[in-house]
Amino acid sequence: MKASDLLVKALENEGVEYIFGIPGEENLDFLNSLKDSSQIRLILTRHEQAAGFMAATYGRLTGRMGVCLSTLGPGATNFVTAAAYAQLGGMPMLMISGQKPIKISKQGQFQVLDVVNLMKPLTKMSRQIVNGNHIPSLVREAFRVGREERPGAIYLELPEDIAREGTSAALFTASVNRIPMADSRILREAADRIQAAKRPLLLIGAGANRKRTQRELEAFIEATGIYFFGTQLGMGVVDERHERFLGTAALSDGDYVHCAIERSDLIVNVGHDVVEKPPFFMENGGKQVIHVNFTSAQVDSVYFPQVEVVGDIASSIHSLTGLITPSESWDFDYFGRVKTDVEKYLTNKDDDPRFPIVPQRFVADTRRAMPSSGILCLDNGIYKVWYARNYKAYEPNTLLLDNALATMGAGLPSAIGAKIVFPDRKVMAVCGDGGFMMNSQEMETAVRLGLDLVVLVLRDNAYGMIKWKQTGMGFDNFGLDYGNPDFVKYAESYGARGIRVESNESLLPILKEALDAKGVTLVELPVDYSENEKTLIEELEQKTCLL
Ligand SMILES: Cc1ncc(C[n+]2csc(CCOP(=O)(O)OP(=O)(O)O)c2C)c(N)n1
Ligand SMILES: [Mg+2]
Repeated sequence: MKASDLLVKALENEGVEYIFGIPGEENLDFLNSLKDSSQIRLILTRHEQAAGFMAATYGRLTGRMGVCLSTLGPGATNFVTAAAYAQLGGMPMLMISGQKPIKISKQGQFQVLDVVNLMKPLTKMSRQIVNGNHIPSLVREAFRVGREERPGAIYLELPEDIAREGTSAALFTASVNRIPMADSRILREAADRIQAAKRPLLLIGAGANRKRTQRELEAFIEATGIYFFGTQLGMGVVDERHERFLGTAALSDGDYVHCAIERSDLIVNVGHDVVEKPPFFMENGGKQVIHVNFTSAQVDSVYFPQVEVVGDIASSIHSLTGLITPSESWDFDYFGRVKTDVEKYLTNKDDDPRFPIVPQRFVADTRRAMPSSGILCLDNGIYKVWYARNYKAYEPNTLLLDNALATMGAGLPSAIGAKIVFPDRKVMAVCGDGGFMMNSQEMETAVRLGLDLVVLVLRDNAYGMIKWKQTGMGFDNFGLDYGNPDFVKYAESYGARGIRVESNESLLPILKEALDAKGVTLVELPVDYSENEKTLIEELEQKTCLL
């Protein structure tokens, strides 16, 4: 068998359904092998970075490896940001690139880069396939390492001449295994500390976003009545309409939810790690933190937990629920009052009538328009803070945002990836005018694939997030304004629909109609970002926590 055929067989053997990417001449053997696969579908994109974002999102949503393909040199370097996105975000993803022949080549160093080394700091494993007989073990390793907690990016390079070689190597099947459980003594220690605390709080972070963990966390909250808050990557793991939900720590400090965090003497941190923007800062001599995760805690000046419960998170939570009985020493009265306060302040501008529309209103209207299972895929800009703060996710993975690399440009590609994984669910990309333009060429991919997708573009004609920071630091407005294409015509030029929102009250009906429509609909929304300063800076600076 040809090595490229074996690589396709090995990927099929791992259950691969899609490969996102752009082939180059160095992948033509592989592409030809792929042609004959009845299992794997090639999703051709218009930029490798977007293919990487799609593959990473596939991995994020399914827990299986998302796979993407590029040529050597420039194609492979275009994967760099996507590799970082998957690696920091804990998303299982495999990148495969071509390379010039490694035995004899008459092309000198044309397009040749040491991509294997380039990818090393951005991946969990980066290897060149130097012999077709290594394909079965390398592919099995790639999938094992990529999916193992904490998941991340893998890079494999298949040189042209190796792809063409013959091989007779046999494939491996995955072993049967389970993630080890935490030690019973450390569980007891954690339970005792939670029991002895006065105001314990539960924090739900990225690592908690696993199917079994969701059920166990719900049971833990029901059994103990402990209040909870989330990080951005933990949103929706437990339905945020829950009466014990205090909010998402969209900022690290100074928001209403931080009144509760400050008053708490112990935080049970499930699945958060330092890759995310901190949901709060630990201080020496301050509150205790119990780290519950698959892996031990990376110590940082803002994070140094006193107790670590390392092992399968769902099993750990299950055990803790069994070990804890609601304690006499617990006092949740304050959290109850903070909850009332948070609800009041976070919803008071849900019906704000201004036009252009303020963030509180467009976040509320998107929530009203989206069904429970609908998936919002955010790009990166100031609106991410508003969505994280004000949007309540009812189900896991229904608000996909990137609070790890926090890259611009992933909104539309991740929405395409999400729609491919869940064709029957409503999917909406929410992008700033800056982030959207970083990968807007994927409108063509979405139209070509016949996806039903809504793309909400928030137009402030600026890199709004940086403007907000600039204002916050007391600097003059400089260097962040730009012009935009006519987004309606731009959408139409791709064969998509374009709608411009022209009044406050028309946003909700437009979103609802777009979500029910066939094909790709771009909704251009002019936004009024004065609230960034007014609420996120001035109001929060003036706020005082309840006594
Ligand atoms: C690839 C990349 N480049 C730059 C940044 C820094 N950055 C973060 S948000 C932002 C502005 C985003 O502008 P836009 O997409 O229009 O969203 P807005 O904040 O205006 O709503 C920039 C430049 C980044 N996070 N990622
Ligand atoms: Mg903008």
